[in-house]
Amino acid sequence: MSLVPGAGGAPASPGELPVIDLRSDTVTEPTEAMREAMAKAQVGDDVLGHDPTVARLEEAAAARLGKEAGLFVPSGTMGNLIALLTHTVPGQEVWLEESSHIYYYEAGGVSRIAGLLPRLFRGQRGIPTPEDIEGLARPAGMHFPPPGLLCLENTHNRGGGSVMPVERLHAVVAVARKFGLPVHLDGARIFNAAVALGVDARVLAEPVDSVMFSLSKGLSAPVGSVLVGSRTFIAKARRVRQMLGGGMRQAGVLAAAGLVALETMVDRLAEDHRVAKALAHALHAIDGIGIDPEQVETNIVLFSLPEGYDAGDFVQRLKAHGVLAVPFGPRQVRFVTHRHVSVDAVPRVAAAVRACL
Ligand code: TLP
Repeated sequence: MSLVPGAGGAPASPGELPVIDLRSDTVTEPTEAMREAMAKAQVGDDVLGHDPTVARLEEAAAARLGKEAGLFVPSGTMGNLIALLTHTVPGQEVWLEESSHIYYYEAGGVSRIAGLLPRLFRGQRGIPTPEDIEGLARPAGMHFPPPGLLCLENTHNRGGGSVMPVERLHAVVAVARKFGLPVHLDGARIFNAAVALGVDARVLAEPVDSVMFSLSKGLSAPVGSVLVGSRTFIAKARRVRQMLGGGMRQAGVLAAAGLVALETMVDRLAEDHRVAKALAHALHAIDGIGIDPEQVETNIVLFSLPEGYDAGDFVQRLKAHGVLAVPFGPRQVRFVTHRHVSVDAVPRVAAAVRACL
């Protein structure tokens, strides 16, 4: 079976092949073990601080990333926003990669809600060099907004699931420290990065002050992310979550699935990476498709279409062949692999792409 039929809200009609949903790893559905844990979860009012399952998840998440404390949040977007609001004051600059999720995909919350001025750098496939960061600094002077925070993203979504290696991370963070800046990591897919590098996720979290990671992507939990950092940081962040309306009452039902995700779903991400690599090679063999399989390091596969094609139309045509994807640029398409797509799906996807050219 190439995928779980109906997974990701894409039911197949009788007699048709199941839909292969490569839109995102967010389409993953909770496992049986998660559903059981959710049904049996001990709960309480978490806003009043009484949900034992949320407390367990927050502790487990912090320990897993080597930080003192954690905060369960409804989404990665809110986790990042809380980090921005907790680290900075309005009017400061935040140093962001130009295609980072925070800048590109979070509806401008960085400015509208956090009141920050993004100062952008361009990484290579989203990954900066220390020089890229160094170049942002300006002399102290009353004309310049003071910098307040550096944000990094690992893996980098629009960079094509690119991974920031440990040495580079240290070198980049060292520059931020030189300018006295805290560092927040959008680690929505930090476990993909850790698995790809063969290191513990703590190693990737250690140099930075805060990390947001998603339970609801490759780890397959239905909802939620966790923000981790020092005890003081998380105490402040908890107030900010409340201000944004992100306090959830009997959230243990969701946290229970998150615990199963952390305990059982991390190591299998390597399989998603293998499927992505196989997809990349299959696409590379198709005339007119632009992709370098070497650059596919985790579970995101970006490829370009021949001149004259429109990614939006192409994705519509793919859909008619039972393959779901998202346009990622005028001629760029994104596939994301996850646990509902096995390597058996690769030939069908390749045949669908060929048929749509
Ligand atoms: N990314 C989603 C879309 O928003 C693009 C996806 O399908 O990849 N940081 C990164 C690096 C992300 O990729 C995402 C989600 C988030 C933050 C936000 O997480 P959620 O969706 O939980 O708000």
